[in-house]
Amino acid sequence: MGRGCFITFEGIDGCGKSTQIRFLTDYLKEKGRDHLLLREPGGTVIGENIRNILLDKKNTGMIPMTELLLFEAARAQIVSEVIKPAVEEGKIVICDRFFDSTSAYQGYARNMGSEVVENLNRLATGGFEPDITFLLDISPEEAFSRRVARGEEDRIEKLGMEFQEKVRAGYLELAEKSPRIVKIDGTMSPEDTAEAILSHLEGLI
Ligand code: Z5A
Repeated sequence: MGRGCFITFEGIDGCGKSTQIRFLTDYLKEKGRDHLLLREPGGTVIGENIRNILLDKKNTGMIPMTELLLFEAARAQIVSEVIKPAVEEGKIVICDRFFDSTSAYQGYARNMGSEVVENLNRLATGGFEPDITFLLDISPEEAFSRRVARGEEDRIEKLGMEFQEKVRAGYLELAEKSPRIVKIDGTMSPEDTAEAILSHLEGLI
């Protein structure tokens, strides 16, 4: 069997990634296509443990460098243990967030520098990249009203509107630079958004 395909979803908190991933996996199930759904940080036993540390509201003392290295540690594990072998086996792998999140959140919004983050991303993945990345773009205000409707926030979500604005600007800059990243208007209805995403996947899945 030939190489599979690696698809990632990105955007600010509450942009609708989980919703769109559900649409896509339903579509793949209907077509009988072998696929694997993962999330970052997480997706492995070690990665899920790292996720708990990263999102725990009690960890108020975590310095930005610790945060960055924990995200990269979880990533090194999931790429080597799960993503790369699955894609090489011919599977379609869908991941809720990947290294563009680190570029946008830690590189841009936390101001840790895009070059440092890009180098760490490369180190953690060994150069392995998604075939296509969907950036669901919505304003922090719209995302906030969706999140309020949903309830409690985690450690990173608690950082506020200004932080989300910086994350969004980071993502938009990344999308300008990389043809791999497809920007999708996340304010459309869930159904229209799903249709727009599928139209970019023709020939890939
Ligand atoms: N993070 C980082 O800083 N660096 C990194 O390298 C990585 C991650 C990998 C992970 O949290 C956190 O880690 C995240 C970034 C940081 N920051 N935070 N917080 P997570 O994975 O638990 O959470 P998330 O990624 O932010 O996802 P989310 O908050 O669950 O949101 P979502 O998946 O994008 O959205 P959703 O659940 O599909 O939709 C949100 C709500 O809006 C929901 O009620 C939907 O029914 C509704 N919705 C969805 N689509 C629509 C449309 N089209 N119209 C109207 N309403 C909609």
